[in-house]
Amino acid sequence: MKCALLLLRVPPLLLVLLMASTHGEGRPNLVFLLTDDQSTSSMGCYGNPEVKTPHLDALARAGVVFDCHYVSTAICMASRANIMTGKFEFRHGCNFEHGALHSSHWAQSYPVLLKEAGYRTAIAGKIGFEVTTRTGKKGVLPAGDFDRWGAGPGQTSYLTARNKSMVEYAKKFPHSSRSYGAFGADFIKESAKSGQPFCLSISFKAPHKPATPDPEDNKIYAGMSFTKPRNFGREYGLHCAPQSRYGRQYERFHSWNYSDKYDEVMAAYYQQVYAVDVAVGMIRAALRSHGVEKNTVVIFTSDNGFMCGAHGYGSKVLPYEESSRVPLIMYDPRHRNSGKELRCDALTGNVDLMPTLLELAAVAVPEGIDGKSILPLYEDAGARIRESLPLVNVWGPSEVFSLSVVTERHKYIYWPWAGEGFKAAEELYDTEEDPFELKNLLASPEGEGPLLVQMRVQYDAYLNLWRREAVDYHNYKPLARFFDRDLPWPSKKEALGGRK
Ligand SMILES: [Ca+2]
Repeated sequence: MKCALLLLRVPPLLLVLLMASTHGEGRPNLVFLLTDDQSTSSMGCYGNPEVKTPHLDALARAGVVFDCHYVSTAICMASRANIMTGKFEFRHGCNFEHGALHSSHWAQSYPVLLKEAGYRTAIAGKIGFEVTTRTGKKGVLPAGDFDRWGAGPGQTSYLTARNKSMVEYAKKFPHSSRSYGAFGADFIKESAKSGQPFCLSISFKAPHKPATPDPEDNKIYAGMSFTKPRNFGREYGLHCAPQSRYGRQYERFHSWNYSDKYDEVMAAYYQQVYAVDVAVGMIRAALRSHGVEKNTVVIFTSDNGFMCGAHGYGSKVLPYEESSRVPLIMYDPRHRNSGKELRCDALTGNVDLMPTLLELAAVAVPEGIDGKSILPLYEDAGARIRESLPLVNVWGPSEVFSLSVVTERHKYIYWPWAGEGFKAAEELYDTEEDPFELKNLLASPEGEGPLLVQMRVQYDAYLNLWRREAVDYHNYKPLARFFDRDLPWPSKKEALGGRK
């Protein structure tokens, strides 16, 4: 609304000049690439010399790499809803075990708003949630809200032939990752002819479990061994709150073979990322060959990270860096800062991508969202758009529910569970000095200084937002009491509504 009002006050000629200077040839095309469960450590451009991600690294060199980008919820369904709506989980109310995305939120999502503004839209892959007009777990896929649809229900399949909307690509690209590259290339070709601006969203299934690399790439990491991170293994998780060990992330350190077959497991993981990288190359090649490269903004990110054995955990969900901090690359070929290999260490969140896409398209950003456009950071990597971001987990066993706050430099984690021999727990990290989160500053009494007070103040501010703005369904409103640091355990337990 603010954007629209601002534009109305600007004389038309000046507006044209402004648009020309800030938006190049008018409204840009948008390509939004999302992977599933991809850690920053799986990419060359994030400092891993042992992996091969040439196309992603080229995209990183062309654009700006964001080094402090977090997902506000580190699990597929909620994170995807965060990204599309620009809202925190308690405000959109969509996650596994809670329910589908309500249509009122979907109506304000970036794909719908861009289509309404005249964009040609397409999505392929794992959209990750359904939309419903009522509260509840089941909904429908919003296939009719896109000009081209290559997405599917649930987790989708690595076998292209099993993805109903993608079968036409199955013969040439039997593994789904490259099929999405081909889908993207086709959509770019059609859109370039149409003359309409377009928004292509690709949601890769890779590198989500079950590990199913494309056999096409079997030679890439054959026989290789990989360096383990400094916080790898159970011995580096002893300081983590006991609550963190009650989810399936704990047993997966062993059952997913990080503990005994690290090289093989990581080779399969990186091989899956490699096929995504190939598909990114296919999409960028199509942008060039159809003459739209110079007016197409490309964004690449992941819906959550992956622990890969850090602190002795597998999977995601936990508030630690490997799970909640994810890659983010943006490339705007029209901008003078492109091609300078810039990196930005300002704090950004997955909720910030929706207003970014809308602002790029000069579409008014709706009120009542939590995200903030990252465009000021592309303009000036030294700028800042937010002081902090909440990290939410209300999925899995209640013991593992946590609410955290990250700033550019620190992370505060609160674990409310205090049943059966537990005490509510807090963790505080200096993620700049200690990026592997090896030292909980609260382990010694000196840690309980002004920093803890400051972080608790930010935590309480997000809890107040939760109380005020949470949806009044899917049990989000009562959960604000569960995360209230001042309430006694029986009242917190009551807020869980009888769930374990
Ligand atoms: Ca995921």
